[in-house]
Amino acid sequence: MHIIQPTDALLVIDLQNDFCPGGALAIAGGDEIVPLVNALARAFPHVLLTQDWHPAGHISFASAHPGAKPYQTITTPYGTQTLWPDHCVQNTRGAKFHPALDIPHAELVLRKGFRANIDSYSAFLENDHFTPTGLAGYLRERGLTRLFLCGLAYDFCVRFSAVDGTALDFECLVIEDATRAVKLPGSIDATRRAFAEAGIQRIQSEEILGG
Ligand code: VGL
Ligand code: ZN
Repeated sequence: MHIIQPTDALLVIDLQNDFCPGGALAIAGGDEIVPLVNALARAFPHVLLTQDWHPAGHISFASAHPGAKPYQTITTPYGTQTLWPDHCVQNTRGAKFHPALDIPHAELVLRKGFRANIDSYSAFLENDHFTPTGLAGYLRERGLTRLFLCGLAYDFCVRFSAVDGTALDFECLVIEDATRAVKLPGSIDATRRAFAEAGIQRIQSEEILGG
């Protein structure tokens, strides 16, 4: 069991319509985790949400690159970038949180990916692995030291948020049954390797909520 402390926070990554069935970048079972995330949220003193929040024509959209197709990669000035269907465009229905997400006590909504020329998988650093989102400073000022991560997608935004958070000295644990993966070739294995290398614990929700 993990006993939740006053300095713990639940970080809910990108639980938005476009990542759920019927959405533009639908993740299988993405909507299934919503009741569990709601239950987890009630067990935490602090809950923070992230929201993927792209301008139209964002660099991560295949549609912004003539001849390119979703799920291929391109080289950008900041490194390799996977291209996606247009998703989570600012102020659209797809960018809204899943309607069944019920976390009235969420304390922060951290938007990311809002710059046209750079993507941000991680809640901490944009995809140049350098530009901060401000989350580390927020957590430090508020004395929140241990983060339990859940949400979408396991192999992208949850992965990079946990790895960057750990490198920035936050203890990060990933609640695996409260996530779902995009599942590109090799992406789940790469995520598990990255977690093992960083010493990130993969846990189950019952270790917080009880069996
Ligand atoms: C995500 C791909 C593109 C995620 C966001 O939330 O994991 N994946 N944008
Ligand atoms: Zn995105």
